[in-house]
Amino acid sequence: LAATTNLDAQKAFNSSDHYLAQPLIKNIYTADPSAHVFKGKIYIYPSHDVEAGVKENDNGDHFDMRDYHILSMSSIPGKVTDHGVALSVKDISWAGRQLWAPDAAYKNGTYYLYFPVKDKQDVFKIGVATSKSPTGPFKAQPKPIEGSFSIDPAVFTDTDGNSYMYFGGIWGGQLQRWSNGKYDENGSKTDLGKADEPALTAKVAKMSKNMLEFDGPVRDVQIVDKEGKPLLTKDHNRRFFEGGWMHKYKGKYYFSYSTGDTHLLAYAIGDNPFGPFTYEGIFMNPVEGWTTHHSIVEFKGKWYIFYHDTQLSGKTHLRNIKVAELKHNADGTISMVETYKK
Ligand code: FUB
Repeated sequence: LAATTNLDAQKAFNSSDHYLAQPLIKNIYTADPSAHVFKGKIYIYPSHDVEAGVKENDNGDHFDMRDYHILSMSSIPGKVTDHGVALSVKDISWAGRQLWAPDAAYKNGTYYLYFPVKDKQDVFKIGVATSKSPTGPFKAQPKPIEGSFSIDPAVFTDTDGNSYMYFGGIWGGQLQRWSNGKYDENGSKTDLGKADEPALTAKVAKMSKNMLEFDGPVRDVQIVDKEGKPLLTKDHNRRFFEGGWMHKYKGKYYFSYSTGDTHLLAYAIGDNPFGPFTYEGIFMNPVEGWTTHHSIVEFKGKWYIFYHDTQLSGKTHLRNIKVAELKHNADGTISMVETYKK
């Protein structure tokens, strides 16, 4: 276990409202932070980046992560505790390689860790592991979630207790290979290339009461413009790429996501968890490094965004997580979050 008091972040928080966030921990590389409040504390479920010695390629093979560490904080800013290994790829019977961005949920005394990993055929599926503690160790179910595919699970529990999983990521995340409902390894390499057709988008499924399965069909997360028309493939600055997240603010459902190859964080607002969601704007410009992935959480009356960049390493696959305050404006829009630049 390791604890770091993040003095840089503390100073930055104290000095101004519009501070530039600093890496939350420096003892390991972390990315894709999914933050939740469980029993009054912040728990962060990030990817654990490592230098695996795998050559960089278009498929993201160099993101060859092997385990998860869970972090916690009692206050923001404040001490960050690294709770050590919570789940390893070697303990997931069906897994092949690459533990990518996870998320977590809590229900009736059990914590659920959702994780994307390639199976032994090199196809990304989403698995679930359980624990009685938010920091694990977690025990993985013997099979992936039936009907799951691709990457970046984000599980949102609504105020009525129902939970939903948002998932999907294009390119290395393989979403485009499922466009006909079945995995097609010779399918499109990126976004189907159909510039004037509705863009490939994230998926959503309701979770079963036991949180281990989907309850009902996997649906498209429809993102539309102000006229109600679906965003098109060629609309790279607005359409979904990966890293979806859901939060609820004043009764509205905010689906936020990375535009991926244009590196923006964008959001769209809907009236229910399934959407459709109307595109509203961007709230973060590109960070240092190729990937952008975030989560949004309310804690002690304030909203925060957890995200990553590559400030510590300068390398796209060795990232560091950060936190900054997120401000909703009176009209429900989200203010821009400032990013670090070299
Ligand atoms: O960390 C591996 C992948 O990079 C994630 O699954 C994506 O969201 C991107 O951040």
